[in-house]
Amino acid sequence: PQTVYLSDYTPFGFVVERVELTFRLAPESTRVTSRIRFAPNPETTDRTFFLHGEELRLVSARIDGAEVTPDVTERGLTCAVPDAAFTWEAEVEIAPAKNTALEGLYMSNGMYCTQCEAEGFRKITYYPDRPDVMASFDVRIESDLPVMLSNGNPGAAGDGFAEWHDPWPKPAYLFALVAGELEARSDTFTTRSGTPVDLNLWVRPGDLPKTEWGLEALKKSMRWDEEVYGREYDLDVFNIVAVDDFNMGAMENKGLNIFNSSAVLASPDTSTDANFERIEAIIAHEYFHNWTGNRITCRDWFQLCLKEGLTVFRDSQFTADMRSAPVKRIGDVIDLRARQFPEDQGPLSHPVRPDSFQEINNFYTATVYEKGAEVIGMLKRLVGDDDYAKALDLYFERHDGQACTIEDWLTVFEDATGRDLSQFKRWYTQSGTPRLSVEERYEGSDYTLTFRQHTPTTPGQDEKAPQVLPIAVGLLSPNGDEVVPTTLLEMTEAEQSFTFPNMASRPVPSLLRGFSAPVVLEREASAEQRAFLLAHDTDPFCRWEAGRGLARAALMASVTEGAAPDVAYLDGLRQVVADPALDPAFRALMLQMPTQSELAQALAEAGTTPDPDAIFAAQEALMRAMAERWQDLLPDLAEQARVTQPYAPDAAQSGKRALGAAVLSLQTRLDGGTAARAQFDSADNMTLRLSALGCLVRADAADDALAAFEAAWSHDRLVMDKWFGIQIMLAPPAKAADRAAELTGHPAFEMTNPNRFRAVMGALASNHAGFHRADGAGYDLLAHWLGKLDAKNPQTAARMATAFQTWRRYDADRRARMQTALRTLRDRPGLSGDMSEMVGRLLG
Ligand code: B3K
Ligand code: ZN
Repeated sequence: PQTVYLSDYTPFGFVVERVELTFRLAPESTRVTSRIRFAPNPETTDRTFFLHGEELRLVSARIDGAEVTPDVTERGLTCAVPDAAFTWEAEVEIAPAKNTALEGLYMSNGMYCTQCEAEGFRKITYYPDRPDVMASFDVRIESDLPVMLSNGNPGAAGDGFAEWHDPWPKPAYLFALVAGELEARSDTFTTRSGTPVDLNLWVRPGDLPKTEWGLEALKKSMRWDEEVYGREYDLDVFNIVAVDDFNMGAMENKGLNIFNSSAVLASPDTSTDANFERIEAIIAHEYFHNWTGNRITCRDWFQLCLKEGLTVFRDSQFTADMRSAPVKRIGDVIDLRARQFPEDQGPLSHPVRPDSFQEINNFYTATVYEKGAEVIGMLKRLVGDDDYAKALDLYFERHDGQACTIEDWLTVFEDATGRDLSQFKRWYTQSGTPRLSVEERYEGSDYTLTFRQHTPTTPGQDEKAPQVLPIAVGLLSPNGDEVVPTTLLEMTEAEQSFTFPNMASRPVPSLLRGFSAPVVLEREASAEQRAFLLAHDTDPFCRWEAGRGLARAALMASVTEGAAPDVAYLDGLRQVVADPALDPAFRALMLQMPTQSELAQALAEAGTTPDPDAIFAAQEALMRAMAERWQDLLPDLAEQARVTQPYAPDAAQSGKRALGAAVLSLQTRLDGGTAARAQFDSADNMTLRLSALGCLVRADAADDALAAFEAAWSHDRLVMDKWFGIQIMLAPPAKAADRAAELTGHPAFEMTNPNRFRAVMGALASNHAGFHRADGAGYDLLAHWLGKLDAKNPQTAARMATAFQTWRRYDADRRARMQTALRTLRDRPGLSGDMSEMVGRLLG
């Protein structure tokens, strides 16, 4: 595989003025004819005519009507072309039914669909498949299927054909085509300037009852983008299609979003509150891409964060507005620490804007997406809300219709605000998680905070320069009053002090409020200080963080010293959890333990080799102690968590059910599953049913319930994914790998369906102590199946190999077993480029 470098960027020698495509669909032999108008690109003198093309059979090619014979390789073709504008025509044959990689044109349950980002269009026809080549597309589809869709607005249609015209120039990665026996739920949205837009959510017959929520989410997103960012939709129709076989969550193709059915279909009976919230967020995310991604796209794939970081940031703002902002923020921090921190602190660490790659599919990462969004959050915090709005207006005005870079983005902010962002740019180019330590001094009436920042070296980056850190700080007086409200300190040096004068007494600092920068705060706060903040902090994030810190300390003490569960912590936490004035969703978050993987990381950093079994045992012991100590409280909490109204997946009800689930999990420690079984039997929605099932699995008392669940839901693929997943994810660690191995023999296990594969293997990887079973059974099983999947679907296989990214944390024996599993995988004949890059980086 070849490495591509950002520094090697050169523009393409030609511009594309127009693209006409005709598809004659057939499962084994689809014919694609293209007619493309090329003209010399005035921005360059290089006239090398190279078109990407992979897995295509070229039938014929013509330039200005005359037959030509291009030089064809596995990667594409070159051809001699005229000096002036010309028309290229080609006919190719492809076999969508044989496409198990789910990239390009493929089939899912008899339906044709496409996935072109990042480099899938080259599997459809010969084309300059790079995002800086933008063109308007006219598409004709021929087949006897009732529904045939492509990008843009509908054109002529008749017996056996349909035409589509997309007036907005777009890169090929936004191309989409769908054809099949589909049904739609439809609606209309009128933009604020009065233009009606037809909305359709297309599904397989039978799935229509699961479409209401998605369509509502779409309308909310369209309204929100008008109100908050001033962005209107720009076509007559907006189509969404649900597809069962899909590598990612969803794809923002212009006017024709394609969704993994798990990311759009929902009903109370089959989906959990978390599913509903996620679907709302993904619909919003893909819709928001219409402006941040489609109207303004990326010059090259190194700039991926330009659209992804910004769009994730926008969808978080949307969710914060639709639901609870503090709960959303805390959830995002949990997710960042669980997925992005391990990536940034391990062998896969890369900058938000990488500077080289072999396979771009391997860079759709938590760093590009979630850290990319954090960087935008910091920018907004630094310049303020008004200047952020000004900058975004300028961005849309200046760059509409263009393929841009991070430099363009930062220049917009510099021009709109007059700030120099050259140091801030390091957030895009420097990898690794900065570590921030702090010292306090109280002298006279001056209170001084001295911060030091330091970023450990990461692969390929030995030197790190100080980054701009927005540190939001509040100060509390010893009686719990807030004496200094949230203040933003702007740290630019490696070491920097900030003084607060006239402090009558020594305050207690509340640091990094709202998680104002994605750093590790290394702070030796005492248990008393944490307990104080847990009781008094006005910032919900810091309040939650204080509780989290206490839980982490208690668990680490139990692992390293065999300490008994910390009673003071349990009593402090009880005050918060029992407070009926607090949002149940927030209280549920307070009850969530630090993850076992997070503890493993914290132990490794503290110089203790993490023992997954000991971590599991410590967590269980703490939960049991909590349950026993709060026995009197649990019934009351369960009552507060009870929802009496008909099911609705809104923030208020979801929060109550989340609290109820945490309580049930504690209750199960006391009764072995009686209450959980009762809830499982009486549940009238999937959220209650699944949380009960999870408790039973964890108590190793789920056999009957699992059988009943399977019997009731075997007809529903998405529900069965939950069934496969939960019994592995929450299995007692000693049983997880065997359970996963057994389920790969279940008749409904289909390795080529990414959702099902993830339901089994992803669940195994997420059962920390189960995956890290001392005899290596978890490692071997995962590596074996990743090898098998790699032969069919390299993208999903390579992505799941990231389960091994923390291997260096563990003891010598486990390390050796993981290395062996990875080497065996690496040495498989015919390994894909995706997997070969991934395993190479993992082994370092
Ligand atoms: N842009 C797509 C991701 C495509 C991934 C290709 N490997 C989904 C999204 O971020 O909205
Ligand atoms: Zn996206």
